[in-house]
Amino acid sequence: MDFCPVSNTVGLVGFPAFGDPVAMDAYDPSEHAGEIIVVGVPCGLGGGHQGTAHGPNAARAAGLFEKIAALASTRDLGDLPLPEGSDRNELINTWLERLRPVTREAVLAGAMPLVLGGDHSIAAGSMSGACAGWQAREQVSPGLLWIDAHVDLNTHLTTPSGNPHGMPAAALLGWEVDGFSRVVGNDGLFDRSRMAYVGARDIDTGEQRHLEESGIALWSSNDVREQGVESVMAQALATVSPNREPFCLSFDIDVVDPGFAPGVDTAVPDGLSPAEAMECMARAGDHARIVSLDLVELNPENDVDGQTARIAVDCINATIAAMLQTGRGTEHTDRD
Ligand SMILES: [Mn+2]
Repeated sequence: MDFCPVSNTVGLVGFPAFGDPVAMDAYDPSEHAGEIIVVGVPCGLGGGHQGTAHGPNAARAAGLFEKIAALASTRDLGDLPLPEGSDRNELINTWLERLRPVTREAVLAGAMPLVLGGDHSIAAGSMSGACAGWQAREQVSPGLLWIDAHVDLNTHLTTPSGNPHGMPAAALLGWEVDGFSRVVGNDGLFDRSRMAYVGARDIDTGEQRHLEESGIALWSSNDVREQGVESVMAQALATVSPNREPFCLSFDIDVVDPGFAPGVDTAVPDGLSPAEAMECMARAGDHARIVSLDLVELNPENDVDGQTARIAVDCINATIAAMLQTGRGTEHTDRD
């Protein structure tokens, strides 16, 4: 079976209140093979503003669940419960520690997690869990595609802002980041040669050094404009998934130009148009099975009439629709 057409959709109806730890504990991933598992992580502590904490609800309010559930069997687990405490880094690490096993178990069971941030720091938990789950299942690590205005390759030693949302990719690719690296662990590490960035255009000095010393593949938003989406995505996908191997996709809505998508934490001019972003996402879904998918940095406090949330939902929907259309659903097959 490649994917579950809509038949046994389990939605928000009857689901306990968001943030109910009992609901999270009662969730048995083995019952959800072949499904899309939605998890909200209302963590805004990693960025410069805290409005991204409302990202999961903004995405849901824009119809995310209904659109995906119309395509595939989907379950919304609600939001991870808020940790208690006052130390910023400790709180973020607690979110990550709670998130990592959720994506790990879902991937191991054959489901596809769709993780709604939250700021991008959550990817250190979502993506490491997905990587660990895939390794436990298939004995190989998946590739990683990072669609974002930023490269998130800072460490505590290089960061100009001190904001942890600029560090998850560094930790996932093996640079030492306080707290994050411990959460990522050995089985959550991705291979730098199977990592690609698309849409990046705001790179700090330390990040540039990391890119150069590691040779990680990157296509900027300018590259997308000059070469076209089709060419850039073909090259990026040939890096993360040269033989259509399954890969993880972390999508930061700030890749879209802030003129169209102002509802973000760190707006950077000269971004992709919504149509270009959607096409990137559709091509990713069309290429190979996606192991785990993030939507991050949606900040409804900076949004105008929910337009950023709608673009974000359209982008996620484009990936999933393409994935299902080509039969590259969530249940693993050896095709291609
Ligand atoms: Mn970003």
